[in-house]
Amino acid sequence: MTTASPIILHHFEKSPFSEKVRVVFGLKNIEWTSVLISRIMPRPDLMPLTGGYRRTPVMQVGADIYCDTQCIIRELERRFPEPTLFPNGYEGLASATAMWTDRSLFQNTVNLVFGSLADQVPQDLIADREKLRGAKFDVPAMTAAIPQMRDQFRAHVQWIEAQLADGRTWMSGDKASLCDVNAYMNIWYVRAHLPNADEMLAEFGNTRTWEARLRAVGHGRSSEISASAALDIAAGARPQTAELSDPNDPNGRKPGDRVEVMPDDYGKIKVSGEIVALSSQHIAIRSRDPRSGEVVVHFPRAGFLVLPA
Ligand SMILES: N[C@@H](CCC(=O)N[C@@H](CS)C(=O)NCC(=O)O)C(=O)O
Repeated sequence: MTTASPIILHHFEKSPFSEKVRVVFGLKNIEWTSVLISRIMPRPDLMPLTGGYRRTPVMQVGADIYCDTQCIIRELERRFPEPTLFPNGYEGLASATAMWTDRSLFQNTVNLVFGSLADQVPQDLIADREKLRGAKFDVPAMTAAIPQMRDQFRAHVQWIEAQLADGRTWMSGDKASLCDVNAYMNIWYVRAHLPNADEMLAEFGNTRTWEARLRAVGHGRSSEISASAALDIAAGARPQTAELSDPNDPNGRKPGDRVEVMPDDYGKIKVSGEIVALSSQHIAIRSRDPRSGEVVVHFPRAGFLVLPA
């Protein structure tokens, strides 16, 4: 399937959340355009697109912008339904795994990675992540907690191992699903940063075979453009998101309402705009910037707050 505007991913190589999306590109053999962004702020050519949302990755299709991997992957599934990320009736459970893999398990792997890197963590990254979290990014405390983090990591990985114990190829059966992509992100992250990853995974033979299978999936077909070229693409496009109401919205929100949207965990920057479309799983708001023109910025609902503006 081809689309008029390219599928653009704003990401950086070492970003585990970006790796989730790159693996989905691989599983669906999608052609995409890569914009490599800095690992820390500022990102002057990206902020006009997101209305200020600052987490990585962000997907752009013309003047439609998708924030958070939940939202990005949902949109990729809509645009490229085959092969599905929800085989064997796994849509609900596979989507819900993000609340495990992206929060509890990810906090565990973040602690392990930064605690192990210890004084190799650059000062500018620490300062940036303190701003992101609104709290001290306490690397020495993470280093001190490594024994507990190892215990917890082991428990999490054992769940993956248990899911593969009957010799199945993927966590939800004979076809890869979002369960695999979500869980793999954390294994990839540990592997990418920790020289003792082999030792940490040694007892989990099925997980190691599954990890190698996921690595072999690759990242689809990509070419690269600059962040300013991506901004020009948005400026030259019109948002394509159609208006959509949700008669069951528990707060009676509707297209045209002005709201502010932000994550409920970290990077709590409010993005404001008028609602264009909403459902139980997404909200899209219209935002304007002199450099990008009008854009529609999409967010997931789980893990996000929608506040009246
Ligand atoms: N729930 C978000 C989490 C994204 C996230 O935390 N990404 C990390 C990088 S892997 C991040 O934003 N770090 C700070 C930054 O890049 O500004 C998602 O699924 O996209």
